[in-house]
Amino acid sequence: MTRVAIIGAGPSGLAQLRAFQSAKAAGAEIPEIVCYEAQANWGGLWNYSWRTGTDEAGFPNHGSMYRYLWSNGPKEGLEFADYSFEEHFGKQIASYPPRAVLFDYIEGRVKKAGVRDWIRFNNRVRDVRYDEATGKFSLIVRDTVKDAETTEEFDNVIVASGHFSTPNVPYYPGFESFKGRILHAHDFRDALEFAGQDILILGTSYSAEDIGSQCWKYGCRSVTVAHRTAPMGYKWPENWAEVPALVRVEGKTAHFKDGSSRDVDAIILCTGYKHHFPFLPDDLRLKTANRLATADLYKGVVYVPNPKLFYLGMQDQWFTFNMFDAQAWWVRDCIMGMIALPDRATMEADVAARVAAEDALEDDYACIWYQGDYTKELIDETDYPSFDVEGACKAFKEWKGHKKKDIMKFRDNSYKSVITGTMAPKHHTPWKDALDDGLETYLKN
Ligand code: FAD
Ligand code: NA7
Repeated sequence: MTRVAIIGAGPSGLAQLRAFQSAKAAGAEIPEIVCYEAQANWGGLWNYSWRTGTDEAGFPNHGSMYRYLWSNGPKEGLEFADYSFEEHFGKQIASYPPRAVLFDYIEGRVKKAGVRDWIRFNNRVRDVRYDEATGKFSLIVRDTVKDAETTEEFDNVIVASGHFSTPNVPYYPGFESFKGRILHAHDFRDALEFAGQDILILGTSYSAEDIGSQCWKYGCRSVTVAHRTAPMGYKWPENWAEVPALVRVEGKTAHFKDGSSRDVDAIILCTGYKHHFPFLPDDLRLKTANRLATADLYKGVVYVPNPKLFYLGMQDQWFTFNMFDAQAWWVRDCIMGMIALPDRATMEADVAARVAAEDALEDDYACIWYQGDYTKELIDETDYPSFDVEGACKAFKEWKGHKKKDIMKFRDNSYKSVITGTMAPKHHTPWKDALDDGLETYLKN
């Protein structure tokens, strides 16, 4: 029997489990599936960890999410086509759920599917080797509770280990003698730590915008954001400033490229993450920038140098859960022989064409449609329930408009579900006044 290993039980790995389970439920004979998950529970980044630094077993902590995190895009852009929010919660809910609410939703689908037994928790994949002679992969895995190692063979491996956990940490002169705290977004946990403080943020993407907003919401004294390329350009509150790139730090004083300076209490590096696969040898390891068209992945999932190996969710993400589903259903059909792979040259040409198409995109809106079209392309080739991808792109477009209008109020808006057609209710409390991010409070609508 074909044996398939899935590395990681976050949203991507869980999508893969649900894809195989749905084929089984429809009467198909599926391969034997083993999913290895390093953490004690499923959900990936959505499984909140208060830890920073190392985990219980001494390995780098995976968690990058923080308290009070609410979805940074509308839930109408990520809803599972086979499991709506209404099915899970028994009613339609507001559009920007906090982490605990989204965790509950992700978990609801896989509980219903009954796939928990396919996962080996506290099992960290340490090494993967491919044997040309046998055509099989060996996985060396450490059970961190039993403190014991196993080696097993598989016909296919699906890497779903995420790529927002290994921080990209730049150095600026003076960091070593800065008289305050320097941390990366990966280690940010609670905005209350910065109440009353002047904070400096480096970076201009999601983490910079949201961690700055959290600190503002929970009472920091001021937010200064230094940009390397261009400012975010939103209409920020009065105690928020965007300044040119950081040049150096002296004591508590940060000096910027235009000659200006400010005293700050803490520096938060919202400088992105690295694709990092310490468990993969050179011949199997994906090396790509964080972009929509990843290097070396045919159809965004098949590793061209060894097409028995697959990667899920390795793109930069506008679409998330529904794109992981589209990928997982496609990979399932590829492994089960329903989709045939072309020769290497054709796969390479596919990758090159995707890269060129992305390079030609003019703005964020075009990027959203590009990833929407990609998601639709994969869905059209499997039995994943089709949904109105265009409608999801439109929700993203509205979302961007709402952010431009008022960055501290965009989460107070509602959108229409592309799965059930229902309009989300307006949330009971404006985001800036809602200090409790618990599930019960959020669902009180
Ligand atoms: P992950 O969620 O990272 O899961 C990977 C899993 O693999 C983890 O459980 C990990 O323990 C496991 N793993 C890793 N290495 C090994 C190993 N060697 N052996 C065994 N198991 C291993 N997306 C949204 O849609 N909306 C949001 O609001 C949003 N906010 C975000 C906020 C932050 C701070 C971050 C960092 C990301 C956010 N995202 C958001 C994007 C996020 O990437 C996806 O939502 C999603 O979590 C990606 O799922 P994944 O399964 O690919 O990766
Ligand atoms: P991103 O989206 O990869 O953005 C990284 C940011 O960091 C980006 O603005 C970069 O600026 C900036 N950056 C990178 N290196 C540096 C250095 N050396 N100095 C200054 N600025 C730098 O990461 P995020 O963490 O925001 O988002 C990742 C995920 O987490 C995302 O999916 C969210 O949902 C949550 P640049 O524009 O390149 O100059």
